[in-house]
Amino acid sequence: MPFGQLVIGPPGSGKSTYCDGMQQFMGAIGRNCSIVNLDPANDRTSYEAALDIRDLVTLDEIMKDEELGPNGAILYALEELEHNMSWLDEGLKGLGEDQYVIFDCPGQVELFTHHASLKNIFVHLQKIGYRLVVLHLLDSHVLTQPSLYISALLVALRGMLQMELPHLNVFTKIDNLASYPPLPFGLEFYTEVHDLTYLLPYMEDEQRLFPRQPTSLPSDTGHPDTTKPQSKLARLGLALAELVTDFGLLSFHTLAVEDKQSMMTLLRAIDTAGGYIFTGRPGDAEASNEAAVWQTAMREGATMMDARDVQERWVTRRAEFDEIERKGWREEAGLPAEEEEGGEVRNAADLRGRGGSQERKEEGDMWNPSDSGIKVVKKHG
Ligand SMILES: Nc1nc2c(ncn2[C@@H]2O[C@H](COP(=O)(O)OP(=O)(O)OP(=O)(O)O)[C@@H](O)[C@H]2O)c(=O)[nH]1
Ligand SMILES: [Mg+2]
Repeated sequence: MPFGQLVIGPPGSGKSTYCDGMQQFMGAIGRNCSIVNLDPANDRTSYEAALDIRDLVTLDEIMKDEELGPNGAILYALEELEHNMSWLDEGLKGLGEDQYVIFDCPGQVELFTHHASLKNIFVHLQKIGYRLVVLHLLDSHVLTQPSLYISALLVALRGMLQMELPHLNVFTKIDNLASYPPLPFGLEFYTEVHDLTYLLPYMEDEQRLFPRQPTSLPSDTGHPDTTKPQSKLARLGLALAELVTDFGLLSFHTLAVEDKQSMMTLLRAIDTAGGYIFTGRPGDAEASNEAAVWQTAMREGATMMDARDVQERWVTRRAEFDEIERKGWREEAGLPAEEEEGGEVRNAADLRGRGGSQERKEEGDMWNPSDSGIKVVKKHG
């Protein structure tokens, strides 16, 4: 039975980078994995797609022939695919029975909130036997403002209701957290979607960017007086927050795509949601051996990170953890410790460029493709 991940999320949320990173990660644990690009606007991807919608339709053609703009052309392209499912079916068959497939989807919000094509494609994939999990990626930058956060909650909830599939919401680029102004609450508040009325004073603050208005301050108990939001923005935010929490469906995972622990934690959640059990590849002793290592790691749960661990890793004790990682990379690359003083070694790519690269690739370890554009680990930042 083929399994797959459907990677959706707004433009720039990290979908293609995730697909690339997850494929590398799965390669490292001996799991066969292919990426299918369903985004006709993905001009250049750092992964090699096993199947690419751009072989079926191109945006340029559609824009010219149908006289559409880029956004309309993406919707049209998905409709075109919906009417040519045999192309997808044949391509997927060619990948083999035991392939795990990651689908890189377009980022237009309409496609996972109300336009029917993407959903119809997902339903079709289920019909031909795929066990799917939707992964909805949202840039963790949305945590920096209550209005952005509430909008992200709405989009995530709408996506869940539209797709009706096992579904995980993920805040991506969590390694960027330390570069944002400090958040008023711990990360867990945002990932578990705790009592959102606590955001009220911060919603009022957002309004202060505009001509100042009277605000309702938290009551003596420290809990905001939600009966009196003053600004229109805060009133709207509060109403939406109540709506979202009434559904009680939302929670979020986190991801820093270069961080193995983060990927491992997420993959475990995806496997659980999709009912996937990895047993290695028949007749491939090496892969089965790696599968056993993976399963042991999963069972022990030693490397699983919850929101508090993530906050500690990427915010509270980031410098300390970066230092430990840097030492590890140095040891792997067989470099003497004193080079550190010169500040020459800044990140994994630096070390890998000094002979670590090939070794790590052969081990099937994750590495940062030089053209991925990711600058995740800034050791001396
Ligand atoms: N710091 C950091 N940057 C990331 C991470 N994941 C992705 N990025 C960066 O985010 C930017 C957008 O990533 P993409 O993978 O192109 O995003 P996308 O969702 O595929 O974008 P569209 O195809 O335009 O919808 C790139 O510059 C990535 O390098 C991450 O975990 N950490
Ligand atoms: Mg992309």
